[in-house]
Amino acid sequence: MSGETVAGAAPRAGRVYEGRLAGEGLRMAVAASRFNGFIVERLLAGVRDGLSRHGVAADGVDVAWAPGAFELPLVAHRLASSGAYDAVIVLGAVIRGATTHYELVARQCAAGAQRAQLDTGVPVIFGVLTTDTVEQALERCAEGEGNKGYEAAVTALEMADLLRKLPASAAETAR
Ligand code: INI
Repeated sequence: MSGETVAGAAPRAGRVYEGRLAGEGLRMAVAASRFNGFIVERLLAGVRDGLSRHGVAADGVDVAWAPGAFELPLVAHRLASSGAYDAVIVLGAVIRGATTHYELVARQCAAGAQRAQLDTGVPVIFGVLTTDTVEQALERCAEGEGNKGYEAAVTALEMADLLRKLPASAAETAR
């Protein structure tokens, strides 16, 4: 009967899937916004640092510049659906102003990025800062630890590897 174990033997455990931070041979795309570009450039530097430290070649990282965070999901969706990349990272900075524009842009950007990855099956990593002030944004894109671009790069590596390992069909889980 299936599920029975030999007396005394421990039951066989199910699979555990985990992504490793191994970038050799990976192709990554970045969708970056020019709005608040002085911040986004620093996030991009963090992404490049994070990817290269984990073995991604410099020419394995392509960058597409969009006008603002609102446009990032469409760009990310195109990059992800191209089949050319193992993961896509979106980078932007949405800084609260006096109007509700901030809420709309930030929400749509996040929702669109999520939709892009669910539609395409390619990880789309959300590296968009949403802050009250420029100072807060600058803190999150400073060189070194805490740079959100670096964090996005590490997340992209983990997700790219995890997605490679996860089964795409029931046949792949047959023992
Ligand atoms: N775009 C941003 O990337 N960050 C912002 O802080 C921002 N604010 O605050 O307005 C912003 N607006 C532009 C928006 O992303 C679109 O480019 C624009 O609305 C045209 O669609």
